[in-house]
Amino acid sequence: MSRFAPDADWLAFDPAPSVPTYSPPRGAVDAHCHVFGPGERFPYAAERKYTPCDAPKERLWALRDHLGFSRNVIVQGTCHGADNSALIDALLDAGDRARGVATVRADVTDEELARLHTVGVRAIRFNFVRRLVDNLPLDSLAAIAKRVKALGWHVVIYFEAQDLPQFYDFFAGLPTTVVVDHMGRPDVSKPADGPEFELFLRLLREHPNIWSKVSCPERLSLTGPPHYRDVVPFARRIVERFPDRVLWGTDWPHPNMKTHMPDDGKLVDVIPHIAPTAELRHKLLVDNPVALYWGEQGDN
Ligand code: 0GY
Repeated sequence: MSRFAPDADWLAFDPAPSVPTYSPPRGAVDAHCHVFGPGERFPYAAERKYTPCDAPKERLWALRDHLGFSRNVIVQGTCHGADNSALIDALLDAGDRARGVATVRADVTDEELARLHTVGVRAIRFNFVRRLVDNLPLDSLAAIAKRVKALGWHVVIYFEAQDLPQFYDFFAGLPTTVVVDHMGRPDVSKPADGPEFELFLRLLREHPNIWSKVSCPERLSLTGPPHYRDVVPFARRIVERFPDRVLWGTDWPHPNMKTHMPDDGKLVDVIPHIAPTAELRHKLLVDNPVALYWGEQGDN
């Protein structure tokens, strides 16, 4: 067991990812990644559904530089529940080079939200993946969304494709910009032009406030690394149709991956396949995440 994974019940991240062949443009943002622990300093939540390997901020900064990225958007993982301490610690350390997506409960105070804003949080995450969280009451989520809208934040949602019909109206009614994690986790054994994925495309088509991360081929693929070929048509469809509403991220340190641990360099090499022109790649990696998370300071 590595020193980063004393109690982990899933694989530790690849300690030495390859240098990608594809070089991201200057200012590129890894818009979906996590920091976990270290557990001794930032204990994992009692209600967690998995125990991660420690994924400390210093390792994330090293990965950012190794892959040729400039900034990170750090997403609160369910293993830390609504205790955003490790996220806050990382954001304070990163200064302007990172922004955060927090998890809050309905009883969060205005002062806590203001503090999160000051350290760089710009969104909250609602997780609907049943293996990761207990049931969430939709009316309390709607109330939280209304409060964070007043701060200019957005809402990140994580769900699996088979659950989209159940939550479609709730998602469509959210009052903020909404970012969907990992393309709504399509079942890639089904066709990219079939009815299940079409429902997700319809959500994006009919609701211009809804964005998608075209991330996580390693979680979705049945054909596997290094090319994750079966995921590419899904991601590419979204990038080509909604080029101004897409984000990309590594998902480092890849929580809950039980079958293989991706080489992050190879994940970066998938980008030119899902965003086939330099213009699309610049939107995906720079313009879109900078507009959403850094606002008018985007040219910093
Ligand atoms: C991801 C995916 C997963 C886990 C979490 O917050 C989390 O624990 O998001 C997953 O297991 O699919 O986006 O990191």
